Amino acid sequence: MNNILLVNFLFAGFLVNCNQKNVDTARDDASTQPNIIFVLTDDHRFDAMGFMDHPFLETPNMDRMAKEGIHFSRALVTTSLCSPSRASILSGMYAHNHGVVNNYNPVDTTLKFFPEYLQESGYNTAFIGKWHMGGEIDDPQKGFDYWLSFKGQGSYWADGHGTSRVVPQTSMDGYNINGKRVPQKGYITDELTDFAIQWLNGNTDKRPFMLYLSHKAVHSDFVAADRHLGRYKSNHLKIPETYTQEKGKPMWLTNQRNSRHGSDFGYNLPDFDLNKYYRRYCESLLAVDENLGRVMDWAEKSNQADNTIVIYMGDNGFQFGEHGLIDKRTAYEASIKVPLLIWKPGHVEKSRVINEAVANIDIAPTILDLAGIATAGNMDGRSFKPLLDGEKVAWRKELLYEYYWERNYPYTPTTHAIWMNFMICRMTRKNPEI
Ligand SMILES: [Ca+2]
Repeated sequence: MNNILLVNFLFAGFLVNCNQKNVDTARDDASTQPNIIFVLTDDHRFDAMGFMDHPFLETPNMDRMAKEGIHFSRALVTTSLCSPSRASILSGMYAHNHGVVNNYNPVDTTLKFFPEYLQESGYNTAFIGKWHMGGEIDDPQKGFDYWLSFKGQGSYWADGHGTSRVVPQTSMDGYNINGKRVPQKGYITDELTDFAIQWLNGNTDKRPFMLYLSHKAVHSDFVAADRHLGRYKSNHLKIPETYTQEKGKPMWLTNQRNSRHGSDFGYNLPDFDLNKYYRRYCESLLAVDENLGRVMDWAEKSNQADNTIVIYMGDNGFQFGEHGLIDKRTAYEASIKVPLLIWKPGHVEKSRVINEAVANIDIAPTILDLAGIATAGNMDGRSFKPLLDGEKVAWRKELLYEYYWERNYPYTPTTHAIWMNFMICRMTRKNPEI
């Protein structure tokens, strides 16, 4: 048996085990559907992980997921903006279909997200963390048995310390836990994970569970946990090759670098320092990784380890100087490419990498497929479970990218682009040939 066949066999075993009855758990008479822990990070770009040959960032737990699990090298988002991408993850739909086209649009109440399908099929579902759809709403949403969220962007700390600018939709109103207001006490990445583990430990339900842990980190304005402040004070951002931009670009594109989302005048701050900003990003990611480790540790030690899958993903990327830009929204690689890792305790996958282009719109159909539930007909995405199973299936060669102009951030125009394997054809209102 060659190595490829061996690896495929191992993962096939992974999924077979997911469907086996777990005899020593509280749910031994329950469904054979797997437990799913989905951890979503905010604005985590694809290469900000140690195993991606990062020059200094330490992410031992993400590295472990990649080493023992599956890493998608080409995971993309169809809109590089918080709310639209989150709605795509939950609905399996493009933004033009789910309608959450910016960070303020409310969610159409007729939309059905994948947790609701899971709940209907017998899952115990929990949402913990950043919802951020419909502006300032943090009310419990349908499809979840347990709910913990905060308004808008929340805050890294209850008193907002550590920030260098005012972030729109910041909230220091604490948490909404099943409809009851509870004050924030600690650093948000730690605290959300505390709540998640508390929920996992207290879960005696016989139903399979799906936990959706949705971090605020590492959304700008980045604030690291106190224990990580200054860890990378001697390290430097490697300036990207496209930093100075290519000649011959239209003036509006060149002028973006002097805008709020440009590397020369970031967030309109007179003292904006791209290097320091990147260090803060990396230091803030340290707590994300540590807390991911706590979740993995729980999964490994729990008596449900054989039947639990952990998925880690970012909701969109982030530019640090690429094309003279910071932040996101564009169809450039740093903006649309995200981490996607899948790991199952006790099932070592020997660093398997899947290179097919998968996207945020594929998460809902894939999770439903893992749970043995048919994909809803209105979903644009496709289950990548066959890729996990090692099946040779024809996969997509193109993907639509869309971003809708925001009145409060006018420097990035409405953008539609087609991702085609290794190239991106970008079409804007002014420059269809770019
Ligand atoms: Ca985001």
